[in-house]
Amino acid sequence: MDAERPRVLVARAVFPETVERLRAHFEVEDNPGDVLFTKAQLTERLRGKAGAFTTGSERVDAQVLDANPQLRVVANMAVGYNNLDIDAFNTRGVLATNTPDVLTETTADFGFALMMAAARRMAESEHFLRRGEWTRWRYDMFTGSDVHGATLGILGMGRIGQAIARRGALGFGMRVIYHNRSRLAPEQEAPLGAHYVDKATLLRESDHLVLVLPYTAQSHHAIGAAELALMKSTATLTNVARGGIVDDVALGQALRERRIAAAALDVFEGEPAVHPGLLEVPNVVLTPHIASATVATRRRMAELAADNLIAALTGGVPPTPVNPQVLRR
Ligand code: 8YV
Repeated sequence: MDAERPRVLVARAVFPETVERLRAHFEVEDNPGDVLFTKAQLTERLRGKAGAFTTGSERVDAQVLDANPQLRVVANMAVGYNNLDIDAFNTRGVLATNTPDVLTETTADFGFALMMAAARRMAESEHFLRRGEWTRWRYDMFTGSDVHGATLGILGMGRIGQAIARRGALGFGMRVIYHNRSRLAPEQEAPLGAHYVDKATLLRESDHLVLVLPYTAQSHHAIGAAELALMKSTATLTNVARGGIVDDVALGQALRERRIAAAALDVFEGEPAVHPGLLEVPNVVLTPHIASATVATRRRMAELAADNLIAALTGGVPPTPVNPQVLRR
């Protein structure tokens, strides 16, 4: 072992090329078997490591950092970083990085596809066909709601939200309304014809509501029973952001009682477990957190995470830091 080279942990299985690239700079402990580490195991594996390559599944908090004061950087292969306690990183001067931009269009494609699948009842009707129940045509068989010309509501108008809005406005002639912590600049709203509205108006007026906001203490259960009650009974709800933003128990009940028409979920509270109330109802499309899962995009995410790790530990400038203030110390 070369004592000069920093040691890093690659906490999950990732493209072999990415691991090889890291090996050119570091002593790498990788995880080709893709073992899911408990918190105690992760803490142990991080011993002596200056850097870590993580995914959204690894939680790095104050305890993990305190047990590993030598750790200088955690490069998360995800745009979301709710798995990292950024306050704890800041107070200890540890850098966190994420992978924005490279997954925006891919995730927007999937969000739009999920929304269409819910509106047009694709999963529900496919299950019906596979069960051998399709015996004849009927005028009202699996009638859903139109996407073109409908009102698209976006909660969380960041990069991915805007990319979904673009698809709706320019490709499907949708009216776009949105709610966000801050309003977009007029030059960002204008090409989308996007209207900023308060949250209650968004809930009341959306035909198809898509959630694309980060998961924080403030956005926990941003959509619960009270919010679902404001939505149209013909509306759909799509979540490609994070589980926990939606109260899955309340949603399962609203779907069962047809208080909204349908939902499409790529993320779940407590995933990979899925609340049984959601598994029981037919009018929800369920996918296993794959919105960014194209070969090209997952490669770009892995490469960007590696770029960040390499730059942070070799005196370079990490391209996408989450807490750049620690770099200035
Ligand atoms: C990842 C995501 O697949 O980037 C994100 O925030 O949710 C997904 O693209 C997942 O977090 C694994 O790292």
